[in-house]
Amino acid sequence: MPLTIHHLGASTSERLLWLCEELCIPYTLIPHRRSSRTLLAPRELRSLHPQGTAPVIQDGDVVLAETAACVEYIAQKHGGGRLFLSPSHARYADFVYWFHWANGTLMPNISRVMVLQMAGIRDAKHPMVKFAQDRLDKSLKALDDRLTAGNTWLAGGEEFTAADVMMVFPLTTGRYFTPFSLAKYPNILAYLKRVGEREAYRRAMSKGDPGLELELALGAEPPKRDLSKL
Ligand SMILES: N[C@@H](CCC(=O)N[C@@H](CS)C(=O)NCC(=O)O)C(=O)O
Repeated sequence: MPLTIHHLGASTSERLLWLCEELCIPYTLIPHRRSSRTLLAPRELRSLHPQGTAPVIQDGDVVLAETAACVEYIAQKHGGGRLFLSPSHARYADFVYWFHWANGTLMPNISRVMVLQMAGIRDAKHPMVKFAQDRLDKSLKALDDRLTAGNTWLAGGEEFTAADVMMVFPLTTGRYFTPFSLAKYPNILAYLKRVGEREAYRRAMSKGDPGLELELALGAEPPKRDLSKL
């Protein structure tokens, strides 16, 4: 039985589809729609794993949640370790750092802004708003600095890795939920253009959410789409 990926519409689980498309790993895709009222995961998805969030993968007896864990599991178990750099690789430390930075630093910094917006706390002078915005700006600046001309991909140089697969969702589809501009970050924009040119990325995006007809959100400004239509 092939690997099964439970994908929630417009969510982080798109990263697993992209990974499998990059590695040509066969998978069964089970799509789940968000609740139109809360945008949360439906009961069928929540019941699969105690974490109750997307993604969830099933592989034989294994049921796994948490994006980075799933990415590592799939690449190591089904992809022969491709897109992961080994400890002997000259860029190993950079790879590990950026692989974890996506969910360990960027996502929390975006989520803090999202929670404040959802709570209606938007006054730019509010100390929490200032703190949250400052942390997000610092993250985006750090990422932009990393993606200078010498670094086509995040681990450094020309080598596309799982760190790239982890990084893109918060900068693209994630902006349906937390809209922010990337206009000040030319290196991130050039990076997203390169991502959009990857056939595997385009294939994954068209397989993931065909009914939603989402624009890919690879440009400077966030998508304007009404979240309730997701
Ligand atoms: N750190 C977790 C976060 C998972 C997560 O929050 N997923 C969101 C989609 S981006 C979700 O399932 N939202 C619906 C819900 O919380 O019910 C991961 O990367 O897997």
